[in-house]
Amino acid sequence: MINRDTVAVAIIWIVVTAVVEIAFSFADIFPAAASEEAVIVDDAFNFLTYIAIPVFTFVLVALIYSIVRFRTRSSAVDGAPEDGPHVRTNHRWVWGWMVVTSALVVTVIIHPGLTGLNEVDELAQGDDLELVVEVSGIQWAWTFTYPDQNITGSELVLPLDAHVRFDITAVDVLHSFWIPAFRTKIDAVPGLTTQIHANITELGDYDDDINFRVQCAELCGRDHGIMQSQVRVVEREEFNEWVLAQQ
Ligand SMILES: [Cu+2]
Repeated sequence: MINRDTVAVAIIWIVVTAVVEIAFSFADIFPAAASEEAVIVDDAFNFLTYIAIPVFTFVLVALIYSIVRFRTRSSAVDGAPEDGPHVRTNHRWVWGWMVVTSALVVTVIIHPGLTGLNEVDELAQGDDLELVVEVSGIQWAWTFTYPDQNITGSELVLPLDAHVRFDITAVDVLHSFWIPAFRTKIDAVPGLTTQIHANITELGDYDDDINFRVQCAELCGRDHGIMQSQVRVVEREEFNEWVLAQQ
């Protein structure tokens, strides 16, 4: 059953997979990760990419090998090439493949999602909450209210190393609150308050890195794409000064 072509495909597959896995391990594909939540999300993404690469390379190698190795050599002048032998369904393979892949999906692929969500949840429930920011989305802008500091404006300034909770709602239609540098995102729904947390770990601002912005992530009309606000993560001292200056 194992012929030369199968062995050749297997060897090429292993080599190509190793090359792509190594290349991916060196590739810097993520934007700045500025919160503990972001690291959890990136870890899950990394893990899933590592196990997806062999699948991708297998399809690619088997396809290209077949195209090159089994292409017909007769030209149109010699007459139309004949069909190859009819391939019948191998029920044992089909069922085996379904059982194996289903088991892998359930036990492996779902794992980082479940455990990661749990970790993000634990971070949210930590008793170190320091700052609450109320966020309101309207076509096509965000408004930020700091209830404890008595500040309302269109600028989102956050202190470094703080656990922040965002209480999010919308005035008119569905929007979605997303800060790419923090990764997590949640819908902004009229008449409802949704919550999302960030445990901030890195300084940054929009002028240096566009991932420090609030971006609407739910199609909400004409200017949805530019429904964004600049985010600035500053040292605690600078944050306190900013609060005083706003009041
Ligand atoms: Cu939008």
